[in-house]
Amino acid sequence: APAAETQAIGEDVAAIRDLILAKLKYSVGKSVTAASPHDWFVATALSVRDKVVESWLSSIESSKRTGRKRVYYLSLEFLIGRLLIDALTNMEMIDETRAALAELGVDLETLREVEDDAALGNGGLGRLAACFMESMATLSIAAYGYGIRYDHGLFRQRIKNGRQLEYPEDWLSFGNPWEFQRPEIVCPIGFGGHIDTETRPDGELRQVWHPGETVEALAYDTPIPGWRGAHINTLRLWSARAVDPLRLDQFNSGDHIGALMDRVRAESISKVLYPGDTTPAGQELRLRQEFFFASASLQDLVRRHISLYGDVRTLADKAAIQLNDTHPAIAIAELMHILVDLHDIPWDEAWAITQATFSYTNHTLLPEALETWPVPLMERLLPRHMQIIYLINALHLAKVSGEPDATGHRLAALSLIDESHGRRVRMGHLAFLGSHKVNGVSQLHSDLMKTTVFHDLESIAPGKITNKTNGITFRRWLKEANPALTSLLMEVVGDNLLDNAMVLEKVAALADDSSFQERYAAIRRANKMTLARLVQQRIGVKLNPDALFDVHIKRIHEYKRQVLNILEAVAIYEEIRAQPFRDWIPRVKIFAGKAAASYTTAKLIIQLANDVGKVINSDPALRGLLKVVFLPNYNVSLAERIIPAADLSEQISTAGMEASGTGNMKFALNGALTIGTLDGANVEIMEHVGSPNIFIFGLTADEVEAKRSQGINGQDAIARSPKLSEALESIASGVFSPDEPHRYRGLVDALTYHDFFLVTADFDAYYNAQRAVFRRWRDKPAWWRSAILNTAHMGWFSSDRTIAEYAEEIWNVPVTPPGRK
Ligand code: 26V
Repeated sequence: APAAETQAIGEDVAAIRDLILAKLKYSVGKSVTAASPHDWFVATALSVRDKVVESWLSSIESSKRTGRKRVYYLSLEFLIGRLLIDALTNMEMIDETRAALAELGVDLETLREVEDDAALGNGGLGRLAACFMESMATLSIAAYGYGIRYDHGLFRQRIKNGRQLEYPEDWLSFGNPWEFQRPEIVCPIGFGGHIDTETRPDGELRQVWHPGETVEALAYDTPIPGWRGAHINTLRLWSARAVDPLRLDQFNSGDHIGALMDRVRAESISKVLYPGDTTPAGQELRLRQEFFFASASLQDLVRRHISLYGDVRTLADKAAIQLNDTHPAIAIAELMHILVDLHDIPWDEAWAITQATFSYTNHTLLPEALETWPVPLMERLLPRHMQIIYLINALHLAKVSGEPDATGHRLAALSLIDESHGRRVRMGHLAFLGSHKVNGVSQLHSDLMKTTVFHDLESIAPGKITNKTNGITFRRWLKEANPALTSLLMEVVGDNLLDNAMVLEKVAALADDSSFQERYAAIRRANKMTLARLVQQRIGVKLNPDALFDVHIKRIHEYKRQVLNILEAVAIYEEIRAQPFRDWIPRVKIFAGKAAASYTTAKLIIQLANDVGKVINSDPALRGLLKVVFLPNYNVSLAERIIPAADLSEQISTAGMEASGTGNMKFALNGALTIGTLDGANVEIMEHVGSPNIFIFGLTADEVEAKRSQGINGQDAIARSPKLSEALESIASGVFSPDEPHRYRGLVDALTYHDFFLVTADFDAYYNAQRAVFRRWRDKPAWWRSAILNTAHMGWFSSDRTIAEYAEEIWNVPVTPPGRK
């Protein structure tokens, strides 16, 4: 670097060092000699936070001044992970801060590791919300994320004797340096009670809701910097408080516990994230969470709109509200309540405003995951909102009942109320009707929406369903997770890689360049060494960094088919034992993921992976040729370590069942080859990276449907495949569970007689695809060519692209791409 530039950096480093020291002393209250790594983490976080706040206040000011339309992203989950490296990266302070800390004898990597993950999400849906927040800031969209500040995020997972145990997560126990409490921003949230009809001065009737119970929503704001720090948005999370936290009279009369009852009841709303991610809990507390945050967020944004523009009727011009799945869909009824009951807007006008303001993203078609609420529960908890839903439904059905094809069957399918098993409100229908656009998260998923759950609704609103294929933020999933690869790529494409991911295409020209391949491979090898160290530390298993790292990390679900992967491991295990001296490819199967505490089968699958690993890893006959490891407590931070070290990415869901997947994108970007079905975004990944560079196998979504309609008995497939029958037989007979030989009898029986996820039907195709992977691995130049082409062609999967599409086609807001200063 030129001398002047070096000097400027030197001054920056000194200034950062002094700021960190000042934060340590005056904000943390510790001396250099007494400071723990966590104290240094807080001091460093506070120092970068100062820069963030500087830019944050100007962003807020500029949005006000320009009167720009705002985007509100309503999500019950934000799976953020750690923020220190993210904030330093986006504020372009990382090198200077690392150097400043080094001068103080402190290692930035150590500080990185002491930060607790913000694990306010279950999986894909929550992580997508976090990537979107970052991309909206990067594109200078004036956006707010709204959610719940859970005291306890997703449970911590421990594995004991191969079994998952759940422990409470406690991310706030050491404080949270990124958030600002806003004690002045409090919204009352009502529940229950009754409704009075009053006559307005103009003679019209008005419904007045008198809640029987009120809690308060308290705001906590976290600034979200975009790439290069030019624009900073706000993530506003609500915490629940009792209106009257202590009944002093009751306390004084000796009832010390009773005096705190209201407080416990109110605060339970934001106490803990629901850990199921497909089967709706259907519990009252969950509905209370949904209404709590939807109502607080709407009150807050309507108040902001009125204070800026004076008239609630212009809301749709100045606000776009995106519903992240149906979890916040009650917001549609809440906006109608606000407009009609509180602002005296006529119903039809209010409905037009509502539809023009809202849009809805669907994230799953699994029937058991589609939210419905029992009508009696709704009537008790939200009586006015239930009335509003009835009225929306009546007007909607009146409109369609005039049509010639309006059979009873069709009206039942279109109704907001499902009458088939007790009366229940269909939240997907409510979200669909109350929105101007509805989207799926991959092309295949969006197409399937039109033929399955939203088939009838789509026919009365053709064109409402659109596709917005998911994306990921390259700042976190490339630069922060894999800085060495990012530097190499920037040498080729220039240092605007994170401004415009499409420049990655330039890397394709080097796919066959042997010296580039070597450098690319060396980076992978170093990442694998780092992961091997971590695995050794955490579970005491030693990995060979030259083995093929075959990775399957995601929530544990039958449809994601971890069992298919385990079966292949067992099959190969038996083959190696039978012919130990063939030229086997050394391979490590890496699993990680959490199972919902109540999902018995998923927990059994975790145990199976652990049991199989235990036997295989300690069998000397294998000479280390195969290892199977299960890494406990999968979270965002662990993903950041595993993905850059992966050679093979397992994306093997039953076709038609994975809405998109986003892990698949993170792996391919970092140069892992994918073995996968034609499901979710895998289809589009194949189209971008080219079919020679991805290992696609198995039934297509159409074939799955056809096959299932013929029956899901696995016996034929098992009979046709000796490898499969042997693998199943050894699992069923207790080879991997000698202490309890019948442990997996039920699992194997289910695959044999009732194989809903078509594991047996796809086994041979999967097994053969794995052999094709082996052949490619033996041809190292061909392997690295494919890996490099994956990286080169993944630019389109940047969440910047996804967000630009939402901005243009759904929100109608302008975007400003980042640029070098
Ligand atoms: C449902 C429930 C039910 C009540 C308890 C809490 C809870 C939490 C989440 C869910 C729905 C989860 C749906 C989901 O995560 N879908 C995933 O969304 C990703 C982002 O679009 C997508 O990549 C994955 O394929 C899809 O499974």
